[in-house]
Amino acid sequence: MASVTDPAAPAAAPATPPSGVGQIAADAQSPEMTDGFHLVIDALKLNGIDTIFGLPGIPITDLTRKAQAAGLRVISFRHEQNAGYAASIAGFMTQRPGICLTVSAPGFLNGLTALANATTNCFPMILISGSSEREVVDLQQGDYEEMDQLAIAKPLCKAAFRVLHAEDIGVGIARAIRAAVSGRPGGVYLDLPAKLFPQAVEAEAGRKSLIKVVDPAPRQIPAQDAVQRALELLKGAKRPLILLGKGAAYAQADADIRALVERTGIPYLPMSMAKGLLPDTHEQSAAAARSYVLPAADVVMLIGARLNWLLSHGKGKTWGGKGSKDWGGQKFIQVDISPQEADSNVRIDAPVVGDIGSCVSALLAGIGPGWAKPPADWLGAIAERRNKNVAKMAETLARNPSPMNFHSALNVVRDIVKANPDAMLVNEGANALDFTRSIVDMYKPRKRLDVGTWGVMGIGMGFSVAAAVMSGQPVIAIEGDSAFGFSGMEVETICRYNLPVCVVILNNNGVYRGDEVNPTGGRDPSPLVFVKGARYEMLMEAFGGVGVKATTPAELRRAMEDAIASRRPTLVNAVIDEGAGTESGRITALNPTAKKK
Ligand code: OXT
Ligand code: ADP
Ligand code: MG
Repeated sequence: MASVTDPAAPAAAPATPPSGVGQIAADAQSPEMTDGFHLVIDALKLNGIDTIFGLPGIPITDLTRKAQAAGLRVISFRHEQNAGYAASIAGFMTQRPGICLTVSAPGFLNGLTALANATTNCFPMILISGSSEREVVDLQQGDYEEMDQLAIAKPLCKAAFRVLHAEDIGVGIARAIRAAVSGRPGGVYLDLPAKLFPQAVEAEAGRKSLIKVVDPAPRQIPAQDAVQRALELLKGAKRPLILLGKGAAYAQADADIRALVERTGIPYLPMSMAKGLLPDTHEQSAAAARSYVLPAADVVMLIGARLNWLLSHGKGKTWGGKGSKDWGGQKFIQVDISPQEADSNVRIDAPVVGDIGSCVSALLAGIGPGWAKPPADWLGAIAERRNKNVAKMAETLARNPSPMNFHSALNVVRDIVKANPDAMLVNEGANALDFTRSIVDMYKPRKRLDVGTWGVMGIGMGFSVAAAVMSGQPVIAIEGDSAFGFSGMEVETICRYNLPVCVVILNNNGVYRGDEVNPTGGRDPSPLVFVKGARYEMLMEAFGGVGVKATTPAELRRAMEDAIASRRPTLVNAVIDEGAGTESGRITALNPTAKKK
């Protein structure tokens, strides 16, 4: 291996030939050479990665440039956090690790929140950050953007690697890919020091050092006895329930999951990002009877869903327990790829460990044709509850108050999504999130992308960019005005790449609502409110997109229909009643408030 002593002027790394990246022109005497830049790109391409989300700067500027020259799609953001969220949701949508590329220290830290969020949500993602000179960093001698990034990333991701030599790039990227997508998916950090990129390697040796990962997410077949145990439990149930989580959506086993639900006749409840796995209008959906089915069910089969806070840890009053920590008496079957997940909160009577595709097909095989449907009184009670809630909702949606509120605005969004079931829906906020989740039906799998396990604000524009880029479909982003602010500058990115994204801000002038005042009567506003009457739509116009202010459902409908038809970047500032929201939305109970007034 030839190595270059002065990375600033790599004699063996002349300009890239117009046709080929991954190869550096050789003169008559010397062998054909390549370098770290090209090996990173070649390794990603070899593994089917075609898109990078990132933000250029020292030391990865040339990497972004050369990646684009090599035919990779490089989507350049205004802030690394948004690039990171984009990468993570691309991973969720495609089962391939989404790549986020950042500069060192501050850029790396900006991307790190998204990496941690990806790990928490089980999204496969690789954060690749350039880093400063190892020797200087390790001696803490004050390098440009000095930081021990590997050590900082480690506790926040599934795996973290550093590559010091160009001939190890192939292994580094292969390990990162495998770690991100195998088993429970998650975030991986890959540290690439500045010195690595210009290191020269003989092209042939470089090529040979690359690894095309074979079977990166191997199937994990569940044990037959585990499947039998689960089926026995399910067979004996009088009030069975299936709970579908975003792991089930990720698994892309859509037809088998639907077959399992339909052949057993068991009512199901989709977690937020599992909505649409079966159409929300499916007669077995118990979504509109949630607070009835959770405590009433006797056997619950979790498929790709954890019994975390979103499911009240499987116990307490939500599940019919007497006290806030008491078990409600349910038996649980848990289908999950992680062997450690079972018993995290309550006893799991029948863990089925394996990938959801293999597990569900094994369950289907065990069910056979003659499976008895659940008792009619259980199905009848759910239907009654559901119909009542749906009717109540229909009544609320039919109202047309002035000013517009969450319901009258979301009634429009509900129609637009129904008419465009292939559109991607991104959603964040508190009330803006909760109302959208229950009002807007989803019809197809993996179309709803939201704040996930952490309830994190800031995913909006990053998710929207990735959703548009990866799917080619129109994107509708339903945003609280606070939520939008976390990533709002990316409307420039949306315009720059001319993406078919329609952002709708449900603008109530604040966090949760906009009518709070400073109790002292002082000049500063309440910490929870924003500039009243803010003209968010002008942000989109500033970059050449379409901005619309909508104060009625009719205006909102027209703006959204135009946006979908034209595929032009659009931002609709949907002005709603500033007193319409509830503090913390549906999770008020988690919000401690001072006893002393
Ligand atoms: O059964 P019942 O009767 O209970 O009724 C239920 C269903 O049966 C029924 N339903 C239906 N009825 C009729 N028809 C249909 N189709 C139907 N479907 C359902 O409706 C109800 C509700 O159903 P649901 O939603 O399924 O049930 P429930 O009980 O709510 O489910 C429980 C949960 C926990 C699963 C669910 O609530 C959930 O998924 N919640 C997620 C909550 C969440 O993650 N929230 C976001 C975080 S809030 C807070 O943290 C915010 N911050 C702080 C902050 C954050 N997060 N991040 C960062 C980086 N920094 C700071 C901030 C700053 S939110 C926020 C901004 C807020 O302001 P915005 O301006 O952005 O937003 P606005 O609030 O709009 O102003
Ligand atoms: P939700 O928030 O929708 O309830 P969670 O993120 O809590 O979903 O749970 C997702 C679960 O799915 C995780 O426990 C994860 O291990 C699991 N999972 C992810 N992908 C797969 C897969 N392909 N096969 C099996 N389980 C999976
Ligand atoms: Mg708001």
